Amino acid sequence: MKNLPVSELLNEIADYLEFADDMYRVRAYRKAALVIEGLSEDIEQVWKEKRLEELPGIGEGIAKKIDEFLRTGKLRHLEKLKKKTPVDMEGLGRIEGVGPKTIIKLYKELRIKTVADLEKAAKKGKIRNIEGLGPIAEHNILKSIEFAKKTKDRIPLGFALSSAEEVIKTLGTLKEVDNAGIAGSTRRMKETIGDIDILATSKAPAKVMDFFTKMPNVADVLAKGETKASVRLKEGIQVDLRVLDDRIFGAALLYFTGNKEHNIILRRIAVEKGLKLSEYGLFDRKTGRLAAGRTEEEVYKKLGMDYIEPEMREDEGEIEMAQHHMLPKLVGYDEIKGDLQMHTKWSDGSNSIEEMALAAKKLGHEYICITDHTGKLAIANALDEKRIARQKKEIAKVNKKLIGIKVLQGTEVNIKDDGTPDMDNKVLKQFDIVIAAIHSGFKNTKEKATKRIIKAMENENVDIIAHPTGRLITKRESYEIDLDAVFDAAKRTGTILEINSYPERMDLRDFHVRAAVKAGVKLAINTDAHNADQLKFMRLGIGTARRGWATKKDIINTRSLKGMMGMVKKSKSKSGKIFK
Ligand code: DGT
Ligand code: CA
Ligand code: CA
Ligand code: ZN
Repeated sequence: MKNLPVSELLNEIADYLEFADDMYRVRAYRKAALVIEGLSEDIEQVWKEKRLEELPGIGEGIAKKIDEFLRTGKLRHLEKLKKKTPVDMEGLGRIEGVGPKTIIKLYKELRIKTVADLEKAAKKGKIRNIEGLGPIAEHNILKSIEFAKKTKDRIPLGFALSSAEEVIKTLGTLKEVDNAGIAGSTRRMKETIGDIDILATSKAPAKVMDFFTKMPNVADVLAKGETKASVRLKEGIQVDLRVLDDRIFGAALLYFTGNKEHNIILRRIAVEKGLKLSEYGLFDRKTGRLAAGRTEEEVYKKLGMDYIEPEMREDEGEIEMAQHHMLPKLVGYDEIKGDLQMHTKWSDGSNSIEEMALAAKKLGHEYICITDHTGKLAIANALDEKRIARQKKEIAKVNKKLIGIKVLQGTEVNIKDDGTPDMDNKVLKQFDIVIAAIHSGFKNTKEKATKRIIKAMENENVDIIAHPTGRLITKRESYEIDLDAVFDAAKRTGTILEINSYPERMDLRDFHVRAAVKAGVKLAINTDAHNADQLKFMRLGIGTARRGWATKKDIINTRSLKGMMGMVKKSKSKSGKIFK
């Protein structure tokens, strides 16, 4: 799916046009970007079938640009705009709170062209004097420059994983490739990826090298040897490929999956056993004979331990547990029975309730919960009481029509500044599931943010807290929050915390999940899908849950509908108190 890159491209053009003060075009490009982002079809399919101009908001000019981008991975128009613009829009735009309008002001008043200029000016206290910014904005700009430095060049797992799978699929079409698999941080399902590592087995490595470096999606070849090559894909991510022999595929997979610390300990254990472990296999030190190598299972076994799932290989105590046969049985990728957060056309999603239900059924779900925004969150087309009642009728109709999937009516309600939900309790009561979330006030103090969430959990109708820390990978750090206090309150009030699978969110994070599981908090893995295709994000959340050592019983939506609803409602009333 190229929908996101295409929509980002159009927004980028709009940013430059804004600098050029071409507001008519800015609006056109922004509108087109929004249409494509929300499109449930694959834009490449639409393009192949020459239907681009049939999409709302897409005329001949924009269609031509999309065509060039999908054909070549580049866009000359954008390159030209970049050359003409004196400032680094891309770099500056990555700083949170700095949009095109601010960039223009910064340039006009302080001649700021780069992030380095901005940092200098902020440190000198010059930003606070610009109209509309002030000292708090200046402080936040400095903080987000630090953050951007840290996350630069890492890509959210959701995007890297699709690219990696695309490469595997392409390699699979070459008959000389016997086996191919993903390694590295992508296989460990880490939330962001530096580069993609792929291993393949073949008797004809030279052919594989040629094929790999000439794949249609390759933008640059960075290195090419006899059995190793690195390329940069058109979407910007680097892929390393190594070709090796079938007999040592397991040992190589183990080595290149990592992480490095996990590998180092395994090597030490091998030495203690008179063995030697490397990417080429596990060998007997005395005889030099290969003791294991074809599969990872075989290597772990020879090292005297149980097989360790890739998501756990982070040197977090997993090796000792494997030696003592005490590893938890992680929640499986096929164990989720339903999805409890998604949006439809009723608020800011782009598919109907029925379309979401059909797509979920195809994925094997037994139930879904529609959680369109309610309350006063104006930006997201939130539902009022009247529309909630109408939606209930539509859900009933869909339930009557479809078999094999049950649709629940829920809501994602905003948590107000004072910690109360942005909707009357008498309305909230009518939903099957109420999800509450923070969408504002990201600069609250830790104390205030923590109190606010706990207050929301104490509401008798709030069942789940969505994306509890509010972070956006590469865009926004979490608001400060005392998670231990939140976990305590979750248990006390019987509130469930969400693992949000949306690629930019992935919230709770892996180490939060681990702490929540330890604390005995119940979790739900949801996609927060805004179109039917995004229901596939579920595996990203499952990966995060597995990285947090969560088991089936920790996750409420591994249960059947009745069991799941029982957990939601029973745990809420079991807290013994009804809060007002
Ligand atoms: P990334 O790409 O930054 O998201 O993280 P990884 O874990 O994919 O790291 P990468 O691509 O540098 O290397 C892939 C794996 O190869 C890594 O997890 C472990 C293994 N590896 C790489 N360099 C070394 C090394 O110097 N020593 C050892 N023991 N293993 C290494
Ligand atoms: Ca890597
Ligand atoms: Ca690598
Ligand atoms: Zn939300």
